[in-house]
Amino acid sequence: MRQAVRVSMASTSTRERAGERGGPDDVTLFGHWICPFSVRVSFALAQREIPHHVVDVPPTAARPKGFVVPEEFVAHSPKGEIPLVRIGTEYRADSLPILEWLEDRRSASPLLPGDAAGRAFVLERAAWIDREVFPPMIGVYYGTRTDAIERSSAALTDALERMGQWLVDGSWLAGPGPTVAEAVIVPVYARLEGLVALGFTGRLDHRVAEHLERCRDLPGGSAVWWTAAQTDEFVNRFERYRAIVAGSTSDQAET
Ligand SMILES: N[C@@H](CCC(=O)N[C@@H](CS)C(=O)NCC(=O)O)C(=O)O
Repeated sequence: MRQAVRVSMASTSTRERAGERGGPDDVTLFGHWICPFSVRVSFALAQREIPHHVVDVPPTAARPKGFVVPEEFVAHSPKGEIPLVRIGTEYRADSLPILEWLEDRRSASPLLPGDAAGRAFVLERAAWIDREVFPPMIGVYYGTRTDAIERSSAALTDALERMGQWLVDGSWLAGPGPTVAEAVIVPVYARLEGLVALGFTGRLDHRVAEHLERCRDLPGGSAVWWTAAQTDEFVNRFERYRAIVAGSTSDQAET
């Protein structure tokens, strides 16, 4: 996996120095590569070249035995969910609010337009992806019955096709260049091979397939794209999950 931009600590001598962990300008992401919501934030940080620290906090289901959840994360994450971001002494949870907050707090290479109407337009499209694409995507890998997986796969295909209509007139989802809408869809693209292995059978509209390639070539895309090993880990994890659910269901059926 390519690592997120990490601040070198070698030359810093005081906690107050800008960008140092715990300093006033420090940006720290508590997240994990397997979490699509965290990946949205990692994409934005890398795409915007915002130096940051990463504290790996795997989702509960993916935590290795004995993993100690950092106290700071427990204290500041309202729902115990990743991603959580700290800037200086302030914290934000929830990927969409985090993406907006990062725009307000850092001006370089914005992923939202400066005008209110343009901003609202991009955020509406980002929220649409969150609402229409994410539930069927999650339904594919958390699906345990063939019929449910097929339904999620069809719904995901349909949502991506509708999203593809936004690409009729341009290369990007919500403007002349990459925006927060790309940050929200990239984790879906980055795990697409894994989704196929777990039962996604849809064919991508050619516009969406080309958009996926464009996103992968962005600095943010290449920073978060999954390696073959990450795809395998994801697929194996959900195959094991399905086997466990199937085992407990057949036990119940026998008793
Ligand atoms: N709406 C949240 C969802 C975040 C979320 O569901 N995160 C998952 C991991 S992908 C999580 O932390 N779940 C709690 C847990 O694993 O204990 C967002 O957009 O950031």
